[in-house]
Amino acid sequence: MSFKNTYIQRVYDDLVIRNAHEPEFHQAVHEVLESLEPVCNADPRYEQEGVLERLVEPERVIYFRVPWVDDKGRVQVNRGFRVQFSSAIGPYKGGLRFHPSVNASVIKFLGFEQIFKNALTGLPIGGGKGGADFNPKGKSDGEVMRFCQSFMTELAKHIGAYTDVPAGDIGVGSREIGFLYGQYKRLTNEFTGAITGKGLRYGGSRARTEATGFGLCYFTEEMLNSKGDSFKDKRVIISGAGNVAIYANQKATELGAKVVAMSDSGGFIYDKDGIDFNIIKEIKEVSRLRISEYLNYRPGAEYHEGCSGIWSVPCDIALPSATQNEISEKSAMSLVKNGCFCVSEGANMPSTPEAIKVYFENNLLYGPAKAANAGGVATSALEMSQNSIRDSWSFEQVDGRLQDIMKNIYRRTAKAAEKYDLHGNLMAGANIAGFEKVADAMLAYGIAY
Ligand code: NDP
Ligand code: 2IT
Repeated sequence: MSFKNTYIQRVYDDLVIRNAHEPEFHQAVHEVLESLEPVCNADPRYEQEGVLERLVEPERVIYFRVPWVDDKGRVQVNRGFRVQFSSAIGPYKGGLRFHPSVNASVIKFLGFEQIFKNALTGLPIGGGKGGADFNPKGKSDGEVMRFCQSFMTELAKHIGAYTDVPAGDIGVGSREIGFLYGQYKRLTNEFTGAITGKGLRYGGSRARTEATGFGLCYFTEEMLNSKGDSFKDKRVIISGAGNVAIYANQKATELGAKVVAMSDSGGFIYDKDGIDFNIIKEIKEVSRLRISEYLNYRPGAEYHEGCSGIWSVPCDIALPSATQNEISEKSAMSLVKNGCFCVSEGANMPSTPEAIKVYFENNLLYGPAKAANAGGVATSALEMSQNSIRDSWSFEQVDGRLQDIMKNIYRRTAKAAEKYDLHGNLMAGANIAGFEKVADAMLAYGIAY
């Protein structure tokens, strides 16, 4: 038995049986259910009305075939997914991931977490996620375009500005969003905000590109401020070198920190003078090369093979911003041993449960993903607002809203933890605050929802 509450134990046991061989999904649900024990103990309605068993079952799961033709004229077939998890407080909202590791378990864990993250933003968005086991790495622009067009030919039947609004995630950036939206528009004959992360020339929002990384730093700064501390003069390590990591580097640097290490799936770089995010942008975003290229720009820097080595670099603050389960128990212990006092998550579920235990045992400041990386989807919701009113806001307007949203998420999360005497446990706070909002809506709808 891992839970004290028998209702929660029953829900979890059923989930494992009904979703066998989906370890990431089990992990994400386990963490949330654990946080919800005091909430369910305090309010019997959640059990009486079966809120948890409804919440862990997606409203709809779509699996589809994605056939396309590569540059050699060969037919390729990938598997596409969209999990429409919860529309309790708004249209399904969440990104699309293109990576060979994508499967039902990964998309369900991401979709499940998205429900609570989106609720925390304070904006009216439900939870969903999608993607494909397609690997954009090494593919030509033409191949990526044909894949995206085929993917959207099916997906378009299931999404819409008031139904389900996808965006980017790993492997889906501005190039892919362009191809996807172009095909969506053509198929539906409508110019509506059915996708976010769009280019500025065709309905995108200013600051969406920067939003997840910037938001991560705004949230983390707020968390540090609560302890009378800040990013100023701190050594920071950021895993990943993609959309989240690049702009987390920019904002952490602007806030006075020095980002000494970053990584990609091949290895990590160390630059004691601070990594210039513009160089990473040039290497990874523009040229789509390996992070080891950094040494051509900064010969004094170091490159080490293997991405997990980054966690042995001494730092004050770690911002994991690559992928799930990238920090093991051993890596967490190495962070602590080398003086790290704060971990704040840009990626989704980057810490294993064992790593999280290490953070708590050593009193680290821990910013959980659902709260810390919510700035991306929050700004997506601002893009939806601009699309609805056919307006376009300035960078300062959007960035100002983002700062307010991240500060509010911190407050909401800390307050929810306080309410259940879990002082400082922002993981529980984020899960509880997100849950209460969604669960209230579900109670209002009655059982058939
Ligand atoms: P990108 O595709 O832009 O970048 C991903 C980065 O992480 C790349 O540097 C990639 O290395 C590395 N990476 C990916 N998978 C692995 C892996 N299995 N092992 C090691 N390294 C890996 O993605 P994003 O920056 O958009 O996303 C990063 C994380 O942030 C994900 O967890 C995502 O879900 C989360 N997130 C993203 C948001 C967004 O708005 N984009 C919002 C909130 C969360 P390489 O270049 O070698 O492939
Ligand atoms: O994990 C996430 O929150 C995202 N990939 C962003 C989703 C969105 O809809 O902007």
